[in-house]
This record gives sequence, C-alpha cells and structure tokens, in this order.
Amino acid sequence: MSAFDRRRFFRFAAGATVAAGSAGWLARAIAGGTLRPTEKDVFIVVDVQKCFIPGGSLAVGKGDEVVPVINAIARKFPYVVLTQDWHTADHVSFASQHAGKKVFETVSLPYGTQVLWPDHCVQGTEGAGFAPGLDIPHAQLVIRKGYHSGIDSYSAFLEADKKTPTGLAGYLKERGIKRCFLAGLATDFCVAWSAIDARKSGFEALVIEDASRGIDLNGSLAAAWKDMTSVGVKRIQSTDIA
Ligand code: VGL
Ligand code: ZN
Repeated sequence: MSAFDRRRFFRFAAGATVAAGSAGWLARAIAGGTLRPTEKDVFIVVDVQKCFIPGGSLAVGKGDEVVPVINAIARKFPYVVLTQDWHTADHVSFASQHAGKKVFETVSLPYGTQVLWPDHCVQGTEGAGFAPGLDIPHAQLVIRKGYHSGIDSYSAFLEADKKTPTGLAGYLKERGIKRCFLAGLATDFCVAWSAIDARKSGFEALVIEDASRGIDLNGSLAAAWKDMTSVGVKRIQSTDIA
C-alpha cells in the first residue's frame, strides 16, 4: 500500500467506525475525557425529595445515596434544573383515592393504566421538600409536576396524557440547550419518562445511572432501560463526565 492509499484507507476505516456505532460520538467523548458540560447542556435533577428516600412514604431503596453524587455532578454544570413531584392531597395516583384498591395495584384511567402509589409529595408538605443534603445553590429553575389532581406526571416534560406540556421543553429551547443529562429518583419512573420525553422533544438525553436509583416494580427497571435505549437515550456513569 502506498502512503497515499494508506491515508485513504485509514480515512475510510475511521468513517466506517463512525457509521457503525451510533454511540460513536459518546464513546469517543468519554474515552477522550471531553464529555464536558457547556452552556448547551442542562443537568435535570429529578425528584430528589424526602418522600422518595429511606424514611419517606414512597421510599426508593438507597435513594439517599444519590445526593452526594448529584451534588458533585451539579458543580460541573452551568445550568441545572430541579424537579419536584407536587401532588394534590386527593391525587388520582394515590391508592387512598380508590376504594378497595391497594398500593402498587393498577387502575385504568382515560389516559391509560395508572399504578397506584402510597400518598406522596403532597404540595407544601415536608415530604415534598428536597432531600436533606441536596446542595445545588446555582440551580436556575424548579419545575413542579403532577399538580393536576386527575393526571399523573412522571415526566418533567409532559403529563401522563402525553399531551399536556409542563413548559420545560420551551424553556430549554429558548435557552439554546441541546443535551439533557438526567439523574435522580426513580430511574424507572420519573427519570426514564423524562429522558424519553427529552428525546421526543428533540434533545440528546443521557441518564447518569449511578446518580439514580430505581423502584423496580415487576421488572420495571430493566423495561425502562430497554425503552430508553430504543429511543436513543444514553446510559452513562458519573465518572464519564469530565
Ligand atoms: C415517582 C412514582 C410516583 C418518581 C413519582 O419520582 O419516579 N414515582 N410518583
Ligand atoms: Zn408521584
């Protein structure tokens, strides 16, 4: 092979690698230490609230462990958004509102199947507050969701009817954001639904696995990763971020 052919071959081979791996840009960025947050990135911290950590009414196993990891990640991002699950006391997602129904059973509602949860994150109550130790003073927006008594909202972007927007996509677009990094509680519900809707709203979406914890109800954690992967959500670790 002449030097010219060799150069052409390597250029071809490099192009083929890019085409073969749709995750090419991400793998290269992680390997090169350049997955570094810029002003086109946002870190969305999902539902790190007292109700979702041990001792809370809908505690996610080891949910408190995400707090120091999230605090450290947040320091790398110029822009951070926090979300709060923010239900009315009579919210339709509460088992207590459905006679004869138990927690974790489901009901059929006009917008689809709804899992019934213990009462949690009621507006203005202590349990709806942020988890102790969450320390992100530079967060610029707190988005509350699930405040319509008849519709749940796992996603930070769209309510469970899949059409009522929270306004987050518009806010991020107006700010020039292209990539959403997400973490928090719970991986398989509010984090996953938010990440999937971020993709549907036209953003790159990366879920930071070790900064999130799942509920894992009947295999929901594996199902959520499958659903996320199928729409192009990337799965990363906190140590991947430069
Ligand atoms: C969540 C169940 C009910 C969550 C919120 O934050 O993942 N899960 N409400
Ligand atoms: Zn909820």
